[in-house]
Amino acid sequence: MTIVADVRPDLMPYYKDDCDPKNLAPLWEVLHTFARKTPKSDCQPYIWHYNEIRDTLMKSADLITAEQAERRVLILENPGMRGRYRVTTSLFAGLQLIMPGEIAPAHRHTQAALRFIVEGSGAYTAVDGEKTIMEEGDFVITPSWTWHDHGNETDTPMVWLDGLDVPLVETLDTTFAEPYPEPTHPTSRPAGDTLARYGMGLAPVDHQPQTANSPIFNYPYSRTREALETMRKAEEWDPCHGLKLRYVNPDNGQSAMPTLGTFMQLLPKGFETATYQSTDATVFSVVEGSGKSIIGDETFEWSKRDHFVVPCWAPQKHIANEDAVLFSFSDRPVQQTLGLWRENRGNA
Ligand code: 1HN
Repeated sequence: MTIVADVRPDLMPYYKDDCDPKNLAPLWEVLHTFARKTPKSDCQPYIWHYNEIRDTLMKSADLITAEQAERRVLILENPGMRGRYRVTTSLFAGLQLIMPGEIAPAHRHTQAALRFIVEGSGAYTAVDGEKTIMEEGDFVITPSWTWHDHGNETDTPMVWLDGLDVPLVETLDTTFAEPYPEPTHPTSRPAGDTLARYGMGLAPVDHQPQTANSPIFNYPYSRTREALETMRKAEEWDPCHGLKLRYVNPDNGQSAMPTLGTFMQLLPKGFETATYQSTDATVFSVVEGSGKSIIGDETFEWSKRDHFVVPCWAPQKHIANEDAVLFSFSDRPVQQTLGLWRENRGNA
């Protein structure tokens, strides 16, 4: 859309002086910023190489305890949105460190969180009365307004990726949070209970879904990896995605949480995807292997534990040097629910 010229440019300054104190603004001067042919975003493509940031993350443990910090997290700040505590326009991402013996105290908030385990094994997170011991590659959910605390009873540090809908909730002015009066909240179910009940293609006979969130809260990597390995035998590769699965809420087939879509994909050695675009800016965590991604006109080499971000509608192409497994998350379910999500397969 072209900028509409003012019919009387000589009068416009006086007219705006009239508008301004009345908290009025002429739309015709800004309409072109709303009526775009394609999306415009401050979000930039970027990669955080784990071997370049791990030391910095570990040093945080000398500065503050998990208890003092409440959550000892280094925010992955998009370079196009520094100081805005976000990795994409709508999403927060950070790397959380929990050292041996530490507890990140119990609280709850309206923002939904995902954990994706990057390094270490054996620490726990407790959500809504159930503890789960976490292993690398596990995907753990903390739905909106559920009590949660984390603890590390092992003798090694543990690092995970936190993905939250913080900026989205902020845009909607619906942020609420509450500390729990004790460091941990009470456990009311044995470990593994929800996975046994809901994660085996079965459900308790009278189960009635209570919320839009998945009743499973840890999707273990061992099972996800096995699914990919079994499926690869069929040799049905999607040109844009290789082999790509989405995590589902077994109650309704939708995403595990209503605001956060999560995915795991396998790109076999030598695979080169077709160019792809989608409106959901996406954060990737490299679980296995190495390769490179061409995002817009930049190339990013990646290997295990690196994190990179693909902005909304940026043409993306991924190439695997060896068998590679990529976890990713985005706000896709929000966009789909609102009828806004679009993709472009292969002709960017
Ligand atoms: C939070 O509560 C956690 O519970 C992690 O581990 C990251 C980022 C922003 C706001 C709340 C957690 C967070 C967070």
